[in-house]
Amino acid sequence: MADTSTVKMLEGKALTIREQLLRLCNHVPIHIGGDMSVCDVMTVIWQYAMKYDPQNPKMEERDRFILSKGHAAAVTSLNQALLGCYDMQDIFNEYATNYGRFGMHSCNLINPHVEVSTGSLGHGLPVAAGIAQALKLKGNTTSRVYVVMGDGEQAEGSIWEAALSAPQFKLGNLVGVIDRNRCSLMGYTEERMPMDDLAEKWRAFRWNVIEIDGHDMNQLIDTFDNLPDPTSDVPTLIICDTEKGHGVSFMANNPDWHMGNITEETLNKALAEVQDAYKAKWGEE
Ligand SMILES: Cc1ncc(C[n+]2csc(CCOP(=O)(O)OP(=O)(O)O)c2C)c(N)n1
Repeated sequence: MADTSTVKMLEGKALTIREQLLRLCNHVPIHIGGDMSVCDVMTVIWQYAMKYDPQNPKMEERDRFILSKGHAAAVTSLNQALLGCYDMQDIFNEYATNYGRFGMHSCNLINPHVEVSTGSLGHGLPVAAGIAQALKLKGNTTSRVYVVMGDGEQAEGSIWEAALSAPQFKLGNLVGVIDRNRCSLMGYTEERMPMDDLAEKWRAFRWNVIEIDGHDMNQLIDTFDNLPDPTSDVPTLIICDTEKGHGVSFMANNPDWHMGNITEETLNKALAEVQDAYKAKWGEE
């Protein structure tokens, strides 16, 4: 069980990132729905679990992070800013400009804190598996490779080739996360391309599968605290049950808010909703 001060500290950081996401969404169009759903697990990865030095992004002993659902670049960049990789304001100044380090999809040619450029769905896991195998071959026994995927993304065939091979190569240093928000770009996953029981599918591919509430900080911390050792033989998949657009009533579970821009007036309403929800949660404790 995670201690209450750590839970509160990470919830506070997740609130800051949600607020910044909404402000950024007022500034430029971003993939707000999938940023809000994956926000809590991304906060735990970046602000708690990852071994990463913002001053030395190529440190050999670092954990690697690959955003396979590459359109969630905003929540990644904001997390990195909170960790000290850049100033928060840099993101607002440079996002989606021709000269900037930040965009709808992250690019490692212009941003040293991006391990792998992504955006074309289905590539993150195969690349992550390759990196995990390379780390093992180099004798690295402490680093993990985290890869965050979408549930709509599970329709890409390349994911399943990598899923099949990772247990064969005993990649216990590989940790997959699925943001199971049940929405894709054009509608609900179960209507567009049913995923049914994703846990059963991944278990059949011989992964260590963990299912949690992806908005419950306690469960998230507990899961990352108790990951198998990187030297173990079986890759882990964490399926996070989440809600697209989580925290804002008109965005929640609404595929229309896959991507978008909000007005100043809507921003203020959305901020109030998000802040009130955290106040209510903390007031109950
Ligand atoms: C290969 C490829 N096909 C299509 C797209 C267009 N696309 C961008 S996001 C998206 C939906 C992804 O859904 P999901 O993985 O569930 O992401 P989330 O709902 O969490 O944002 C699609 C189809 C793409 N980026 N790459």
